[in-house]
Amino acid sequence: MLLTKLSISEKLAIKEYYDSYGYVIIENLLSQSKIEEFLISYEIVKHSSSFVFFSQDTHLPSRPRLTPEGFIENSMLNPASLKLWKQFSQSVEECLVDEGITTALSILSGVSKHVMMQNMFFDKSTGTIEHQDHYYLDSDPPGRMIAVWYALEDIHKDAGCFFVLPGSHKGKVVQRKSASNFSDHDAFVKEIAHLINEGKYEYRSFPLKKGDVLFWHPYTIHGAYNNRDPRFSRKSLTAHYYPANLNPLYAGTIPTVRKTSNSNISILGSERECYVSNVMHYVRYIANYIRGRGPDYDMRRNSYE
Ligand SMILES: O=C(O)CCC(=O)C(=O)O
Ligand SMILES: [Fe+2]
Repeated sequence: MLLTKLSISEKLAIKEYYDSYGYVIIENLLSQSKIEEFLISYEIVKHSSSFVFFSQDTHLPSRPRLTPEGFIENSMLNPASLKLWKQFSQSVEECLVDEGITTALSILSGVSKHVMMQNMFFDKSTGTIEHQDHYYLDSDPPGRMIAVWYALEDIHKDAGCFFVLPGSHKGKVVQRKSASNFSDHDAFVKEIAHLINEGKYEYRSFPLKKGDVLFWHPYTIHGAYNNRDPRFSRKSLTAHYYPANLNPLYAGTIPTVRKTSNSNISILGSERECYVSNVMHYVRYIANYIRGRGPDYDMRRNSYE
């Protein structure tokens, strides 16, 4: 399959492609040296016995569990906020506030300043269910958030690639019933499966090259395949940004933001809130261990098969 990749200089084509298909790939956008910095700091936390992170796929505080090949099994939610692990969280942040990213975001949104709402890191593919990000988070007014997927290595086709369903952003959008919880998550997963059947969308998957970056719309249906060959990881970051002149959807009050080394990007959550949430991962990890408590909801394909 031929993948259309654009270069950052092709401004008009980038915007047109994104508007038509609900996603666009910009090649070689993320600085290779920032990726190297990240990979060095990742090796340290991966082997640390005291490292606890919030797992994005199971929605539980977790310690690194490695595959025999040495890849972390779970994906991380908000690695850039793990302030107790300074070198690691800083190296994540530097990737996510890269100048190239701000240039691309402003081509797509038409404004120069953005706020990052959340971020994730994947080592082994966790196999993510088909979904629209809008159900979880978006801008207010909705539809203006931009989601971004960063390839941190050359991704093998059997690594459990990220995929999108081109054009699905122009179809129906599924809302969650309550702003404060995800109690209708199972119904959401079923409704998305129904939309895919009805719309007969194509699945387009992405064995991208290290440094390639993919942008997608909050209504675009997307997910990731299960790993098909344990020798291959798919080291990648994702992050979600909204134009700074808007607000985040579902947030009761206007949240605090922190500055970054790029004056065009700030991040939701103050420094202090990051430290508190990082400490809380440890508290919850221990409490869950004692109570045997399970997740609120689950993003893994395996859990729905
Ligand atoms: O990379 C993945 O498996 C899923 C990422 C995703 O859905 C997101 O960042 O919104
Ligand atoms: Fe998503």
